[in-house]
Amino acid sequence: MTEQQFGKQQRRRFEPGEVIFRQGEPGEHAYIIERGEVEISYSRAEGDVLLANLGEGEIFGEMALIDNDVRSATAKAAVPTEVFEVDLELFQRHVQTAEPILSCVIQALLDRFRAFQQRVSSADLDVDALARLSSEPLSDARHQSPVHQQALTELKFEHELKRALSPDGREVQCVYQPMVSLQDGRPLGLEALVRWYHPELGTLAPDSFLPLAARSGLMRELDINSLQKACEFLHKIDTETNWTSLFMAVNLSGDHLSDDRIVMAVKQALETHHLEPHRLKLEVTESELVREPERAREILLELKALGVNLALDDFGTGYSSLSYLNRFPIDQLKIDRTFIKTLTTSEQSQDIVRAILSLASAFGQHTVAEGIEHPDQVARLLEMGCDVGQGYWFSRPLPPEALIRWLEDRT
Ligand SMILES: [Ca+2]
Repeated sequence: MTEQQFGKQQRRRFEPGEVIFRQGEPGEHAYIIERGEVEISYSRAEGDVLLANLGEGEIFGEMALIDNDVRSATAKAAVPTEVFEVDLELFQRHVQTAEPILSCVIQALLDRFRAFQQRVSSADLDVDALARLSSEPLSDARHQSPVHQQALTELKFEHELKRALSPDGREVQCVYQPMVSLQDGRPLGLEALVRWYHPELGTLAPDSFLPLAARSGLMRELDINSLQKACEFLHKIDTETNWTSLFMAVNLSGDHLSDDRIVMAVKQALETHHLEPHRLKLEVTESELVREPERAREILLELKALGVNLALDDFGTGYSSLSYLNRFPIDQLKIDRTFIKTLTTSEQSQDIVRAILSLASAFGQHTVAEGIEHPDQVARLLEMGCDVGQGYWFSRPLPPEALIRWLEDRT
């Protein structure tokens, strides 16, 4: 056998009949066959069973590395063979950093295979015995591990979210929080906020499922679902109340800022619900603008060309830089709630809010203060020149019917 070092990996050569590893030994490497042929066989008291003949480009010996167990079979060169040896550490790092659901499935398959193999070794290899064994349930502590359970829960959750977002799904709905004039509390518009009314877990706020939606690539569907519902609701307000000129704000995730299908979706939602474009406001955050700024700018300009308004959400917490305000066609800044929360107690928050207000005024943008919970905050904001606000002081986010009653009370 000859060896050639390639960093931590090596090439090895084996003569015909030479053992590469033996069943029952600990595993330190996996192997990729560069040239030749390898026989994988399983030893039983009755004699060896040939499991596989592997050729160029195939991998073997990986199982023992995944689960840190001993070799489940023996590998032997059938002809002069050269293999590329993959280090244990490198291999395990790939498995550990794999998508959790994928590594969970790999682990489950492997556990099942090993348990099956153990039983086979103590049974006669007739067809009936094999059929019986393969239908018997396996009990393995690893299936109860927190990581395994979490991966399965996430898989189930993702499936449920996808179903909830299907056209006949009813579990994902919007609630609406008013934005009002700070002068007199008059409603000016609404922000649509998504809720998942989960049949077992109850009402879920976005924080508990948006990360999952993002990981599963469902953000687009989720936002478009909200967009359609919000436009439908604004039309309902127009027809059922005296408040016929409110605007509707809808949050857009960063996924839309690299995919111009959103432009058509917005156009369709406006047309379907007979809304003038300027009554729709799309909220994006700064951090999402900077991912692919050029592409984001193009898409925002296309949206702007439809006639909708654009707002920069949670302003002040992200990359807040003058160049962004200048480069993107933004109509409104929403001052983040963290500054409003400490507005009456922190000089620094006051300075920041003052700076945001003068920035907005210099660029001809409107401002909305988020998270207002106290009349002192309203008074201070008015003194500083901010005249639109949103927060629990005026109203919590409300389901559609309650929001209509809230509006009627203010007619
Ligand atoms: Ca928002």
